[in-house]
Amino acid sequence: MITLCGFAISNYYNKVKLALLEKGIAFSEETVLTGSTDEAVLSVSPLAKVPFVRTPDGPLCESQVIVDWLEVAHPEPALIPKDAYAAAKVRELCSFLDLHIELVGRELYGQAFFGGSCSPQVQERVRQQLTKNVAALKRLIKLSPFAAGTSFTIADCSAFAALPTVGMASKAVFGTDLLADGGIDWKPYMKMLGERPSVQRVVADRKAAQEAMAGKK
Ligand SMILES: N[C@@H](CCC(=O)N[C@@H](CS)C(=O)NCC(=O)O)C(=O)O
Repeated sequence: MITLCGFAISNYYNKVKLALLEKGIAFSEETVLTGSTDEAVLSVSPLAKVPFVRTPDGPLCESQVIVDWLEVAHPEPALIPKDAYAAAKVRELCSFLDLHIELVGRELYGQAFFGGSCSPQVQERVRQQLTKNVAALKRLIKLSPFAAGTSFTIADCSAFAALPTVGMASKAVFGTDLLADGGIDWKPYMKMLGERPSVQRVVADRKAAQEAMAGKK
């Protein structure tokens, strides 16, 4: 049995959870927060980032590595095309979303979601970088209706993790959604994804975790 470690508010945790659910793989969840100094965590995830997984073969960290491993270990239902080039195009989109959208937009999350603040210099750098990278993403992403084309792939797991958080964070910090401004119409796409039971489960678990964090429960 696979154990997914992390927490339900983490977008990278939810990227992996979505892939597990789409594949119908049995898994359990273990809450691990970021910043752990516990040797048991560091020996698996040396930067103490989440998610990581414990598998019957051993542990793994880095969400993309985990989803790629899942695809090889549990090939059906396929979330990556069998054709080598088509598979590479899906992974190209995953890299773009993770590295050039999410990782850049992430610098805004403290101010947008957690009551922190970003210096004007950081804001300006992120705004310029995101504007450039969103225009580049627009050339790659299909949203027709899925991120990489006509079927659900791991690129949708990455898009699910990156698009809403970066769209909302830019709106919160800059007063404008840089994704929408760049022609990435992520809201109807997320609505369409929200018809899938896998996405409904991830969203419900995240909401419960957010409410618990806010002390409402
Ligand atoms: N490249 C990593 C990124 C994971 C990541 O940044 N996770 C966040 C939580 S959403 C985290 O652990 N942040 C704490 C930190 O960076 O120290 C992956 O794809 O798994």
